[in-house]
Amino acid sequence: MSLPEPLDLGAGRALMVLTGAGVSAESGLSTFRGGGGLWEDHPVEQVASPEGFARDPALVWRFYSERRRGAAGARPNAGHIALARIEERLGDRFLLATQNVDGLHAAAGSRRLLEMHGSLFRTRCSGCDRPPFADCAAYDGPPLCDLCGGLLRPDIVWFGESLDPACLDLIERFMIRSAAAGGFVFLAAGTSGSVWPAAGCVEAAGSLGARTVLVNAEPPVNLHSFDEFHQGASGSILPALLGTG
Ligand code: BJW
Ligand code: ZN
Repeated sequence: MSLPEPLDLGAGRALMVLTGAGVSAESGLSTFRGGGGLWEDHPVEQVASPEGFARDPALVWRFYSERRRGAAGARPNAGHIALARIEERLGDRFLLATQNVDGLHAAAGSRRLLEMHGSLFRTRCSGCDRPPFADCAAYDGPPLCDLCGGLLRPDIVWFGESLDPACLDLIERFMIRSAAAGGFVFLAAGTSGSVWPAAGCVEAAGSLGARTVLVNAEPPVNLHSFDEFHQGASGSILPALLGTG
């Protein structure tokens, strides 16, 4: 496989990155769709929706406890590390939005990081407004809130739930500001482009004049929205594309 030339990030150009489950595949974590995807053992509606949690909270907690154990034992791969290194060079000209909840970007050192779909390692209460809290525990049955007695749940954005509007706002403002300054590159990696609103970011970036670049193992459903596609493993391609390898 021939590796790409580094992206042109000179002349004050910024970099907006969107990642998905594929960037953690080389760390040994399953992706969601396709062969070996998580949905095969656990249908999505049973484990990643408010309705599924209301129907069987113990099943949902068993599923997330298993995910916590898997992610806690995983290490960042070369793709995560390349993104952390390019952030060191670009500083405030860099933003990383991830759909992943596994914590591996933070573990690699990424700081200008938005976890759009929440975190596996936080829990919140479904019954009261106490703030989400750090929690790495595995549960067999659903834990209860010390404050109100309500059911605790993973701090994850499930289907049909809204993402934090502040997070979407930060992405939009970063892209508008970058477009008005030196312009920007939008880079997506390891995502099927099938889940919204993340899937819409590339169109928004393109309409602001960004060069849109994709790194993915397979062509995704929104391939037509990208100017450039590098097919293959993000752990090999990102270090080359970002010039950090
Ligand atoms: C590699 C690789 C390697 C593998 N290297 N690549 C507009 C239109 C239609 C529907 C909607 C819409 N707006 C909202 C919706 C509804 C819904 C939605 O998008 N549905 C679609 C499925 C149709 N969205 C929502 O409900 C969102 N909420 C919302 O918008 O609220 C307002 C609203 C609600 C309802 C209607 C309208 C508005 C919330 C979405 C929350 C998503 N949550 C999940 C589960 C979290 C739980 C958990 O983690 O356990 O997040 S779904 C799941 O998919 C997870 C992921 O973050 C997300 C994205 O998956 P991702 O990352 O793309 O992974 P994969 O597996 O799909 O793809 C991996 C890719 O990597 C593949 O392409 C491989 O080829 C590649 N790959 N190895 C490079 N080594
Ligand atoms: Zn509570």
